[in-house]
Amino acid sequence: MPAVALVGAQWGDEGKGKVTDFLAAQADFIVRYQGGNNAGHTVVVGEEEFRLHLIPSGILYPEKTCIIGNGVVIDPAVLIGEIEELTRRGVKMARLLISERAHVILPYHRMLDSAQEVWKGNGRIGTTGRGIGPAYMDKVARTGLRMIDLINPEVLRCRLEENVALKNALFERVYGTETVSFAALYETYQDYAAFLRKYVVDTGVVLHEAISAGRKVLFEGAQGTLLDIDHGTYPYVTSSNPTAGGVCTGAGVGPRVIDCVVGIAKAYTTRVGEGPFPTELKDRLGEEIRARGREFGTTTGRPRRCGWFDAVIARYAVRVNGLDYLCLTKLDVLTGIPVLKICRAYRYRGEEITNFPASLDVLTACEPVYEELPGWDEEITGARRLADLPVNARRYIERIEALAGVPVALVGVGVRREETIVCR
Ligand code: 2SA
Ligand code: GDP
Ligand code: MG
Repeated sequence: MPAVALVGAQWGDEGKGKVTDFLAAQADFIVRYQGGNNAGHTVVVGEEEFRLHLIPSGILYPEKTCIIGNGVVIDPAVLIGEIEELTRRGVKMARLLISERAHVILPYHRMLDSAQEVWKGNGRIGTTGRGIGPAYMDKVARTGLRMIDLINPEVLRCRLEENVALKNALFERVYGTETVSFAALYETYQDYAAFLRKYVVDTGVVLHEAISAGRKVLFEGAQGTLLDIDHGTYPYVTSSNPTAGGVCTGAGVGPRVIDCVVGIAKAYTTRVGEGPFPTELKDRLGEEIRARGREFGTTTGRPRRCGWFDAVIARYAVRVNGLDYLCLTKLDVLTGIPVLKICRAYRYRGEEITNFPASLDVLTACEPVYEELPGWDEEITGARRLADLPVNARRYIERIEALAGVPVALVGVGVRREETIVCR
């Protein structure tokens, strides 16, 4: 495993945290390259559950270096809270590094996030309300504040003054909401800077040297392929590139550095937030899967929408990420469902389509074309090899491999680190 990218192959929450933690045992560096504290990555070790938002899911191993890359947007208050909470629980932070070039989320970004959602009314995205979109808007508009700017009091003052004036004009004249105070923000953010300063470095240099020295690197995606700003169900997406291409821009490495790309997919599908979802189950079974899979937002607690596995999406994820393998998580959640469905194509105006459409009107009008497979009743959480699984569970995996066009490398059969089957 020289450099491996782990990306979400669906709409996020595929179990990237658990898989990253599992594979981190073999890595030296674990790197987040996009997103912010909209992400919620759950890792369960023994009886302890950790919900990580900004810190890479390799942090539970004391000897690994964890990097928050330049493509991440950082809410300093949340990051400090996460560092303090993990430290309180005995996790060592000595090997955490934050990119100088990562952008900072400020309170006005959160305020704009919620004001925009209210403004959009029924057309809202269903964001996590963490200020992610507005922070990336400032980055692209070239008005953002980076970590290197945060830790320089003069640059901070100047950038903050400009931004507060601009944002307050928006709050007053467009949204008619409360404004923010420059003086209060400046003081608070200087305190945050003092706390975080020791972690802030040029992570691009660190990674380059590590890779040149043959160290093993794991890139940990947040959200998923269908939430990608370019390849997702736009505009119902997040504001970054969770897909494999985002690794290069978001960590500052060249594409040839990445040796292997692995897509994480649930054995079914979930989505949280608004937007089309062809295989959504709006019935009792959908509710049952939500309850069994504990499908509630790791960050916001929102109920996740649940549906059947969608192989059109899986093939799309294989193509846009260049996936070498899939990791299929939460297979245990399907135990006891007598007949399982897999969507192999969509029907649109009487025609079968197998490529994921760009138009949301087309996607909304698509009907899933299902194949049915027999389920299994045996508990599978104790399985550690493919041979331990009931034959119908193995057939389900094999059918997904055939439809997606890539092999399944890992299967998740429970929340804990060790509740994982290594297939190849
Ligand atoms: P945002 O806040 O601007 O990124 O929201 C835009 C869309 O992206 C979705 N999104 C997510 N979807 C799944 N999981 C995410 N992380 C949390 C979790 C979500 C939570 O791990 O459960 O706790 O609710 C995540 N982050 C962003 C979001 O729902 C919008 O559709
Ligand atoms: P992420 O955002 O992709 O890291 O996923 P989340 O942590 O938001 O959501 C995945 C949830 O599924 C978490 O509660 C995990 O503990 C849990 N999980 C991960 N893999 C498995 C699995 O194989 N089986 C079961 N039952 N739960 C799993
Ligand atoms: Mg999540």
